[in-house]
Amino acid sequence: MRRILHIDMDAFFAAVEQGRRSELKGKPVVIGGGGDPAQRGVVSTASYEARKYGIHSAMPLRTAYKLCPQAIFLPVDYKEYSRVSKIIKNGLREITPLVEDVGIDEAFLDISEIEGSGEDISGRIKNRIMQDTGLTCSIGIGPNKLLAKIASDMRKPDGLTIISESDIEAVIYPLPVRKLWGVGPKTEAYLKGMNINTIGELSATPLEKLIGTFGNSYGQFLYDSSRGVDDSPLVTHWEPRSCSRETTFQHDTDNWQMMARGLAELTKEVVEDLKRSGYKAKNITAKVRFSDFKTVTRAKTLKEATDSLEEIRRTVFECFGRIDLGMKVRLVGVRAGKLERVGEQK
Ligand code: TTP
Ligand code: MG
Repeated sequence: MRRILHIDMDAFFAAVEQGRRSELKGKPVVIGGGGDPAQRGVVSTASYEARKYGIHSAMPLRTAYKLCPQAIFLPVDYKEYSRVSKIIKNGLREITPLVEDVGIDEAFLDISEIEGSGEDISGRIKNRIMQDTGLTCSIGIGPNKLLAKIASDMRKPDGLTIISESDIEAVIYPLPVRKLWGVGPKTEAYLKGMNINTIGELSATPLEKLIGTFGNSYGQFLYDSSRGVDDSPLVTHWEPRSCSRETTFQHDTDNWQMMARGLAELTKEVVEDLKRSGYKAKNITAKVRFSDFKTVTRAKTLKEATDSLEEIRRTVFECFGRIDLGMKVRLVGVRAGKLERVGEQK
């Protein structure tokens, strides 16, 4: 039996902002555009406190302002949300490598082979994310992606919903057709014209009628989806282009020993990463950021890809030696690029 888990972060952009600025906690916060409600732009998301006023994603900022003038309006800081997203996804990949990255705040995990109840596994994930980021998420578990995704949306925020084969009808038939992944506003409107509003009503429509109206493939898709049937696999394939680590010193330093220790440590981590994911690297880079933020990198391409700690460390230090350390250093980094799968001939 397949067991698929879908995770979706709660009010993601707003939650990240509330996490890094505690004075925003419990307040209506609206993220969108440049953060000025007098300017043009739409709401990216709103905290749950702001949603009580009717504010939601894609609404013009001006409308949001009219609904709740006391809300705190902030610009979109995509870089920060991506950084947090990456931390979350890395945590998920430690639970299982079978992760499909769907968007900035969601992912599917195939947990069929993982021991423990759905509650246990969800608890582990929620704790991990809370520890790493301080954020809450909602989780859905079902026999396939379609049902897992519907489930994660059912008890937001901080929810957990498990749908099993036997409660498909009871749980999904009452929902509007729009809740099916792959049914957008156009199909929704069209189905409405056919007097089909709920998933249950869709499931009662004969296959021939759906195929006649929507064509073979989409007709069949609607027919299957309305019954909770979905065999689509997780798309987990993800080829890393590089593997890197860097560290910022507590205080800018001109102590060579300290930099060397940092680089050696980072090299070890990078090589561990490479080995764990089954890659060898052909290109090695050392990076230094100076106290004035000027950043210098030196790289070397090897004759053959390697995952040997000794060879990579030697190369890192060779590259580092080519950097002119004329100023105190704030950060050092190591990168392994031009990755090749172990065993792959090039
Ligand atoms: P969602 O997961 O759809 O929304 P959310 O995480 O803010 O809230 P929920 O608790 O209901 O899941 O989207 C994730 C992020 O994507 C969201 O925080 C902001 C961004 N986004 C937009 O920028 N524009 C949009 O129209 C939507 C829907 C989301
Ligand atoms: Mg979300």
